[in-house]
Amino acid sequence: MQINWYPGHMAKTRRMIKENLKLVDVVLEIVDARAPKSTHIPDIFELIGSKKLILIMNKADLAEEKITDLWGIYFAEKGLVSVSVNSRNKVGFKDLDEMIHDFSKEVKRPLRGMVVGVPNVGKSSFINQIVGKKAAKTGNKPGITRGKMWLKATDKLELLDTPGILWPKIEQESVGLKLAFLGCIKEELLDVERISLKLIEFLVKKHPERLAARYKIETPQSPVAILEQIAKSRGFIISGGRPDTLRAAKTLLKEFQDGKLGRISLEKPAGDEDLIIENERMQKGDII
Ligand SMILES: Nc1nc2c(ncn2[C@@H]2O[C@H](COP(=O)(O)OP(=O)(O)OP(=O)(O)O)[C@@H](O)[C@H]2O)c(=O)[nH]1
Ligand SMILES: [Mg+2]
Repeated sequence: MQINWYPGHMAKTRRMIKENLKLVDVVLEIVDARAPKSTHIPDIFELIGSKKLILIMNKADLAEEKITDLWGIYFAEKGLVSVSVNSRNKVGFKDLDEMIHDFSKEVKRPLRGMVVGVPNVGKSSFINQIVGKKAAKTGNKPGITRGKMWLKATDKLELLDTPGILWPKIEQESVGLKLAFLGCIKEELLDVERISLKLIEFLVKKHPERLAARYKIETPQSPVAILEQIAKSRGFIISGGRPDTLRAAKTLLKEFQDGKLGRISLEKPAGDEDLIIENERMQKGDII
């Protein structure tokens, strides 16, 4: 099936980011703290040139704290300034305030920051926390923000919200899977059942007890059997008494994304050993 994987609006957003760079003093790149590398825009420096960058590891409340700390060290070693925040409950913003304060000393007018990142990582929620009200539209699916939007945070800070961007080709399957697990890719573009089976594989390996407790699963079982069990334990049955595995797959992904299975990081700075994924190269035009 041919999928319109790289829709025109993403290319348009990249152009818009480039055009607006001259207006801003700093770029704030939002990543998901559960997979800071896989949700990081790979060619960010090509996109933003020599502009200053602050990396914001958002949704830190859903990631494993120790691993997020390791990421902070990893980025510092690479010369990247990073902070971890929770934009749902305004945690971690003090460090950021200080950073922004330092930056703002260098400019006479209010400091202008552009907020960029892949879809659904919490760019608009982050801005709303700084602005102190629900100024930018948010939602738990990718593609909520449609165009650019300037928001006045304080007398000293103005922020530009931008729509989420992805890149035309995701080379590594593990990166594509993590983006899918975290809700960064539109559900309509995904083989949801296949993605959920991969997530089950990961959870069986790393957090079997959480899977068992939440969905009343007796392990060991194959991922397919577990998905069927999830459907049964939730009463998702289709005609003929068969388990509705598509509905179970959607439910599992949603609950994972919302942190219902607890705090779970998907990658560590040391490598991708957390994910049991054969690293086959993806085919052109193929999505996950
Ligand atoms: N638990 C938790 N949820 C968050 C956090 N930040 C954002 N969310 C949730 O993540 C979802 C996506 O948030 P948005 O702010 O719309 O994300 P976005 O990056 O602006 O998304 P697009 O505009 O679609 O690219 C929403 O359901 C938010 O409530 C956070 O720090 N912790
Ligand atoms: Mg948004």
